[in-house]
Amino acid sequence: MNRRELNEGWSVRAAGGPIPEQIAGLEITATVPGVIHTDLIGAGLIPDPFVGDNEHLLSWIGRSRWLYRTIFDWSPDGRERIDLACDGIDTSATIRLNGVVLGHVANQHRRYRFDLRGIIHTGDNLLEVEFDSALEVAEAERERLGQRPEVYPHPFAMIRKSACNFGWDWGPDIVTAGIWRPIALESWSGTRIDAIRVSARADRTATISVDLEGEGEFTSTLLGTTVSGRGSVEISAPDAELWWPRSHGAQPLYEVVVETDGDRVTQRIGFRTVGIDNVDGAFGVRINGEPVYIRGANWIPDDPFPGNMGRERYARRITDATEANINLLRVWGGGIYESDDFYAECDERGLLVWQDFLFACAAYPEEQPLWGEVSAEAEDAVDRLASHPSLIIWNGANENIWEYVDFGWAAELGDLTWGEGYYLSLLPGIVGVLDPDRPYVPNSPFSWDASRHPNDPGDALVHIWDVWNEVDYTAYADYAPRFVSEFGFQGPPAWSTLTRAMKDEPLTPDGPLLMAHQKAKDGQAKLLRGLAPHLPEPRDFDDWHWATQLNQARAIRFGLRHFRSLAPLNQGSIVWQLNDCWPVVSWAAVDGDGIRKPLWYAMRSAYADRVAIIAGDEVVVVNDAAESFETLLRVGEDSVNVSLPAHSTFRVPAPEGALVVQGVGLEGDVRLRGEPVDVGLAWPAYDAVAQAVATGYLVTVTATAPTVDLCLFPDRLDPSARVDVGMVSLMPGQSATFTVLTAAELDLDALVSLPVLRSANDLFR
Ligand code: BMA
Repeated sequence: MNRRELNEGWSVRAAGGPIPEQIAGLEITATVPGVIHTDLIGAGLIPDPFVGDNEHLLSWIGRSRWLYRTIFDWSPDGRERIDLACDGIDTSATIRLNGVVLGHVANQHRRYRFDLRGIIHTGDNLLEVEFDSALEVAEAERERLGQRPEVYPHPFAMIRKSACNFGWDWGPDIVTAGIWRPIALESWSGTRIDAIRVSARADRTATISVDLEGEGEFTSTLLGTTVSGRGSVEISAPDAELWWPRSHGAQPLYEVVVETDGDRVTQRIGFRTVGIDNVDGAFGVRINGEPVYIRGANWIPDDPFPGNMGRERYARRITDATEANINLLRVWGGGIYESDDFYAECDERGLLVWQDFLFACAAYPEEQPLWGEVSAEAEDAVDRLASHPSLIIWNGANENIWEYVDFGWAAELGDLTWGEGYYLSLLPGIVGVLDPDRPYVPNSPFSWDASRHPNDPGDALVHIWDVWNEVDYTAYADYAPRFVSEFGFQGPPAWSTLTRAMKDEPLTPDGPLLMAHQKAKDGQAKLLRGLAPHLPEPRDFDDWHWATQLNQARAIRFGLRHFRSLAPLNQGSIVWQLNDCWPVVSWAAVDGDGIRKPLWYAMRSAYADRVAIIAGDEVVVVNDAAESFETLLRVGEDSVNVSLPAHSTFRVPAPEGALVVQGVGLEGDVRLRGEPVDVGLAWPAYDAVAQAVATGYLVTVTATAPTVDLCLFPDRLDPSARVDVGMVSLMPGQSATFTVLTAAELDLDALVSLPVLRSANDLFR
């Protein structure tokens, strides 16, 4: 097989719709893979959609039709067959070669292949991809099939396209169109390898399933053993080392080579067995038979324009996860099946992946052609991803069964379909046939026991959203959840991100441009309501920014510590959400410019391998490292020797009242006499000095009074500056050093002053 990418010589022009006069008739250079927005930005025809209120000014793009075309030269290479292989078309389009329609496509989440024999010719060939407005296609489908419940205005459930592309409570309404993944000519003879699915297990056996186009057989080679056949073959590899999540061991990867008379494909695999304990309401991940406490985060598409992603960007964002001690990312169902780079990075780094099928927060019609599209898309996703050892579970959808029950869908739907057939029949059927060794759960949240509420915290998966929406975050402590697959709390993005994109004058929490980047219902009011029981009312915008970021971090830290203290009853949590895709006030730990918010530092500490948690009348010491652990634990005035095997917990009584728990090699905990707003915090509380070093600056802070949740914000002085620690609490006499990485020259005084160096204490100044 020979593959030739067709990424050269593309242009695009508007083909209809509400096109502004200055753009109508223009033919501009297009980038493939890419989408129309980045082409228009590249041509200087539109401003940055993520700045100010531009998102709304640009909504015409999603209501327009676009024609992409390129001319490529071709001559036969002696192979019998020639195909056009499309890895991703976004979304509804007609594809033509030399004026002949190859097909009409309607699903962003599928790969397509067209036989070009008799249509392609020697010399120049004209390839055209003409896009409909996905929004208008979805609206027409809604007309035809009937309105169904969904959480946002656009009918995103009526078309197989990333749901959040139509706007979400953290994301812009930016309806894209374009050839979003590679497109290529593939010529071949004999037998083509269409898909390889490898299940390699802890007993060192592997099942290699290969789908072929053509009459031949395949051979597959793994660790020196070669087996041939059609369909599936078994290989054993007694010398293989096991693949582990990063919290448990190493990630040895091996290559499987599959060959036919005309094709050859290499796949990287790892040997591990996945299981989910589900006895008595548990949701416990087991890898190679060992329980794995999940320290997770939810992942959304990192950029509304996927062409901006790439291996390096994925690697950076995944480092944000691994450095926060995260061992699992959940790829959420309103986004996309991520690119191969994402899963390859996770394989290499031992980051577990939970993959949702792409359904979120809506009733989805089960009529044709959608049923057929979902079936084709799910088979395609399983074919592409099944060999990745990091991928440990498929999930049918985000919140749809829960919303059916709690939002009164039944009455609204009448006899309309809503997606149940996908989650309970189609998808588990596909996984059962194509990927039988990998667990499947119908929805998140979900209860194994069908007679229980789908969001029952005592059975399997729960999403905790009454905190943030309705009640104070201390209510996390009222839960004894088996597994929290979503919970989150909002905070603004970094100062430099906010002020780059939201230039209200003056800056206020309800400024119109800031509000254009706050998509949550009553978001700004919920931020203040969530703050009031804990921290003083902000006196100005700087304080608002710091206090709400701080409260976000404290809320999630409180929740994570509580859930972890319940192990092994609780088997994990997945914070909503790791990342952002643009500058926005959101639940994210890392903002749209890639800056780590205070929440990120709080998560890293609550997710540390070894933590001591003050939980009511107990101190719970958790050792979730792969090695045993001994330390002298200081509980207030007392000391106790603790010795913990790998992956175990240990409990000692906690005295009442204010308490500091510390030990060498673990993340400690501090309990004040009460909430800061009630008991007050000393100010001033520390001495700080800054010093220039080769790579930037060191800022050393020494407490003179108990200092709570110190953070340093060097992005205030240089947007590209980064800092290594945050959310540090110090007792009098203790010091902490912040290392600032920057190439810029920063003012030493500014580095040790408000608003760059902050603590909860200064809110009481
Ligand atoms: C959960 C998620 C998302 C949403 C988040 C915050 O329901 O599944 O739909 O962004 O809550 O509201």
